[in-house]
Amino acid sequence: MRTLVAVLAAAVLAAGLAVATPASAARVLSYANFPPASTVPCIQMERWAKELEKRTNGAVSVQTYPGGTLLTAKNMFRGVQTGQADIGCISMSYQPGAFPFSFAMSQPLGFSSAAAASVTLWQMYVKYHPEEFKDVKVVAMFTSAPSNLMAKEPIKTLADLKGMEIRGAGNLSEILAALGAVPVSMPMPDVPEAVQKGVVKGLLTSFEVLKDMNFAEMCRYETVTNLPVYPFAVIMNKRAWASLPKDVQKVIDDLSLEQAEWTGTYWDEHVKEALDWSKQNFGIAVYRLSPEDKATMKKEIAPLVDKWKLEATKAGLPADAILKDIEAAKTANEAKYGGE
Ligand code: DTR
Repeated sequence: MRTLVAVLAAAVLAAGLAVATPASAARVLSYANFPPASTVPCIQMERWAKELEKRTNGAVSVQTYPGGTLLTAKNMFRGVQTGQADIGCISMSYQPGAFPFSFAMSQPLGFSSAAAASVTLWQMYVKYHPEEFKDVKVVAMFTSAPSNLMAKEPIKTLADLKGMEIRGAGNLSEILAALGAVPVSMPMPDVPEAVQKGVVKGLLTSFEVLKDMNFAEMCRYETVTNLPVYPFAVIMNKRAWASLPKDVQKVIDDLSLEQAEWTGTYWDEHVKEALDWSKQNFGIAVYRLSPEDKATMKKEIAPLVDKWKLEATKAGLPADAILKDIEAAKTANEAKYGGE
């Protein structure tokens, strides 16, 4: 009797396994992201996942984990490096000093669109292949749209900003300090609570978060500053990358530039939608600085580029050549993808 039960149990198990893992089962890659699913870094993640599944005819699919559900901003790079997730999205601004090359893109270089900045970042990565990403495979890169101020009280002039606690990250925190504000650095997921509790009076980033993270409700006073963008990278565990068939690796590589174009273009469009939505739903006020304040702001933050050049040179990077190449790519990409 006992033998019969054992045989039956083995048969059920075998049948179960057959259903769960058919020989032609798609390879499922895990993709971790840190901000809420509603934000652009996650919207681009879903687009990339869909395109990968479509272009591999279902041979590879992606299980996405938005909102820090698999890895948070803080442990993203390490988590991908060690294989806790196959893929992850990082905001390089959260680890100052770790990404000297990427920080070139968040200098005050005058980018006026996420599309031009995103394509430029990818082109510079391809040209320089920086050491800072040697432990992972980079599958995509993009940037936010230019950074602007969103606050709980009006910031009509640079004088209003003085002494005000404002959330930033990476080089944008250094810019806030140079302008006389009090920068408070933290990853985006922590910002809503910091604004709610009054730890900060506002934030410096791209305007789409007014809608995507509902900052329009808490920060009804916006100031156009057109300050630098924030750089992002989508990284993959090297062993996971090596385990993929060559044709799948080619699909991923061929997607990279296109993903920068798609994400940057989407981001620029979404900023406009978010501003309209915020005006209609929360009656936000949008202030523009005077020509004098704009000139003062430019003068006060200009020295940060020299500070970056020193840090980049110490990291063994050809700082002047990088800036020269970024400038040339910016001109070409702003003409092609839009921007002032
Ligand atoms: N604030 C910057 C960049 C950024 C802009 N919008 C979003 C949305 C979700 C995460 C980050 C960002 C940053 O923290 O990287």
